[in-house]
Amino acid sequence: MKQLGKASVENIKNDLVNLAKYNSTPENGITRVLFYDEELQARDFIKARMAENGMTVREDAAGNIFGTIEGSEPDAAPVWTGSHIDTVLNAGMFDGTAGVIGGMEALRLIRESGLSHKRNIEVIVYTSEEPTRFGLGCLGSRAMAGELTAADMEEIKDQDGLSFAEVLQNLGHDLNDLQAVKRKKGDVYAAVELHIEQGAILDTKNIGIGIITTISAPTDIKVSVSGTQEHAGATPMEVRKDAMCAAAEIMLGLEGLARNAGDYSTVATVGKVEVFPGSTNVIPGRVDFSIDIRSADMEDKNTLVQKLKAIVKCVEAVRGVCVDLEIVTHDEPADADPRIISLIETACRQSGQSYHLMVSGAYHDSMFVSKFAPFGMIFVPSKNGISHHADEWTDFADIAKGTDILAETLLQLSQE
Ligand code: HGY
Ligand code: MN
Ligand code: MN
Repeated sequence: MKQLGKASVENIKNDLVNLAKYNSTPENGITRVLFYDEELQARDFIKARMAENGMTVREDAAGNIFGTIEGSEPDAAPVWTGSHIDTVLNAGMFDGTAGVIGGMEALRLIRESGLSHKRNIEVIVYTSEEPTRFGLGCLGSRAMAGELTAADMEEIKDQDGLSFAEVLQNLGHDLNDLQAVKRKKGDVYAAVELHIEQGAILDTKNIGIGIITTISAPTDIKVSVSGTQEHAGATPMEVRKDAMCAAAEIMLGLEGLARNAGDYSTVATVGKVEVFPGSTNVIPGRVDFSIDIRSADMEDKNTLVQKLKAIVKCVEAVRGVCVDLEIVTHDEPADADPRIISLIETACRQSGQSYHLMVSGAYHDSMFVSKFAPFGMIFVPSKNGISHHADEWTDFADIAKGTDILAETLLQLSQE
């Protein structure tokens, strides 16, 4: 009797270790910035591995890569899995890649099982899940959801002033084909993404699988504080308009709002600060910094943003500085599909796998896929919850267990 085989830990380990070689910071973690050489080489490596695994391979005008195994009704809406291979700076080797490599292995298991399935099943490498190069995450899945137009692509630029559109065109993509990137409800039957947890819940509880109920969504804000650049020694304290102190007050106000927010999932981070002119003996005239707010509760996030604006107004009035807030994105949290959640639960129970229903603090491409398809997410444990760090670690055997659950879920959905 035909049945699904078990995921190969060896395959998963080899692919992840080989993928990790495409890295621009071998001295400190893994860095693969969208469409830089290392990421382009990594894309070629994945495409080759997809082809070796019997998949047809294609890339759309936004750079999303698709590896497909055909079903008996290839025109039926397909079932999707996949994640990303681009990284934050000095990252670990599992964020995103576990879902791409695990997805490829799941499709191999399904194809080699000989079990029939109606729908095509596709494993996708979504373009630029991380905001590393263009300051905005999920570019490929955002474009699929129709929330990143050609005009938006012209507007978002990297640190060298190159727009996302220019970079795509330099790679031979035609932005006139962006219409084909977009998906509407019904175009995709279901999507299930495998990902590392990036937090410590599963590891602490010694549970093998996380099943996501909701993906917390980001609100990214660019803040620019303008004060008066003056001499650090000759300027009395009472006349200063110190942009750095004003920025610090806003940052600590933000932290207080997040610590006292209504929903536990509401968090806030300042990850990037630029001080001008940046001399030790000059009172900063300008400070630019990033704000990254997350929440699974949109109302709670809206409340926090309103209160933040009130703090900014107060700091402007008291310190005589001027603060510009640019809301880069204000995304909605995404709820996983209850039916897909129960399919994953059933797969866990049938294989005797412990599991835990949970919110994802990190965002993922599934957040945008949810705008046109029902989705589910499967988490595997992160050692000590470390992620976005060179020490990020997930056991290959844990990824294999997650892959087994993923393969079972994808097969079920593709047979409906
Ligand atoms: O930041 C995130 O949540 C994701 O890793 N891009
Ligand atoms: Mn990440
Ligand atoms: Mn990720």
